[in-house]
Amino acid sequence: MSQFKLHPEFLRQKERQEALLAAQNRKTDFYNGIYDRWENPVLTRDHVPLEWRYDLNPAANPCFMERLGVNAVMNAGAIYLNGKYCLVVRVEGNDRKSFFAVAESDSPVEGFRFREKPILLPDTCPQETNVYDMRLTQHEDGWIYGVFCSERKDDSVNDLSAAVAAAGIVRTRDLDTWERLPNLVTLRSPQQRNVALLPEFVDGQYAFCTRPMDDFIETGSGGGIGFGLCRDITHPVIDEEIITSPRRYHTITEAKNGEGATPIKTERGWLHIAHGVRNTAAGLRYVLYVFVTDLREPWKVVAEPSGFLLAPRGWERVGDVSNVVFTNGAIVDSGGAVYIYYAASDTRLHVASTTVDKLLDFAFHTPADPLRSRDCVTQRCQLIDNNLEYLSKL
Ligand code: BGC
Ligand code: BMA
Repeated sequence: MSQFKLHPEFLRQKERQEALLAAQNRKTDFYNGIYDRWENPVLTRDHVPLEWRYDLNPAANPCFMERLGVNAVMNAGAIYLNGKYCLVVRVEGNDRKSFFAVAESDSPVEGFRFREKPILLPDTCPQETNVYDMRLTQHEDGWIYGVFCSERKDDSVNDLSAAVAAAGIVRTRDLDTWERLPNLVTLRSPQQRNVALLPEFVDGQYAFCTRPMDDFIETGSGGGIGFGLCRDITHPVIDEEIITSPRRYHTITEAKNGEGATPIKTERGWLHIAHGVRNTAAGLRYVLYVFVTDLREPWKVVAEPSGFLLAPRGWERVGDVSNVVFTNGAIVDSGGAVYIYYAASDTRLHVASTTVDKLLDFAFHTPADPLRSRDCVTQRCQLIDNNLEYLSKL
């Protein structure tokens, strides 16, 4: 008999995990006609392989303790590659540091399994302390790009929490081997988060959705989601950023907003699933919203439906950073179905499904936000009057 044995608790935990990974997902009865929510999260910390967390050698770990716990699995970049739905997930250790890991499945809504090991990014910057929220782009230049937030301490001020956020860029062909490029430089904004690369050149240049900010938490004078072009991705510099989706007073974007999933190309324009943030007595509240920009001039907004697309509901509201839904990845399949991977409260990853046609219908036929209560009532009365008239004809 082998001297190497597995702890009985390992076998129990492994069985539980296999049951979790094999669980079938189904749609919830949530209804708004725009998208479906699915019951089970597609990924949680319990999906993370046991070998990543436990020392499996009973001689070294007789109590089968978690040695390197995982706190949360959330904000994922998403891409369909070689017949698999692939997510590059933000995994957060108990030590608060985030890293990236690939999880994949044959199905868009269940069965996600992590690859053998997390992604070990090339170490190009000793000051970089934390990385998170990668957007994946299958670019027409042949590479798959990952654009993420690279964060370090701000040593220019005497404040332990002061940080600097920048957009890090990596590229790959297979999600296994990653080449790191220099961080994006935006000449007119000192910090960046929530940057995403469009899959196509615009005017022969790499086209980025940016989010200019003056400061780490507050976007300050940063007016919203921006757009900028860069000639050389290996020396990425953006000179001018044009604001596409602005922050506005007393709307869902008042405090902050940012690009979400990599924009989706449709016949009516680039479809953006972004996030908007408002401040409340209970802290920041993050919701998802939609806008569409022109295909040839992606800095021009052509549809701006009012309000949110998806807001935290029920248990989504509860987690490490409560009252947050956040997306940085969606997958469109060949039939036009859209899977929006969204994290709830910085804790776990959920999926909502819809179609490109439904999102465009929502974007182009939801009236814009009139920005004042009085005008919102008028807008709603118009809907009611139309309905009463319609009903009277039946
Ligand atoms: C956290 C992010 C958060 C950001 C701004 C970072 O340190 O890791 O999750 O979005 O701060 O609050
Ligand atoms: C940030 C994002 C996310 C996070 C969110 C809520 O600004 O970049 O990483 O989900 O805040 O904490």
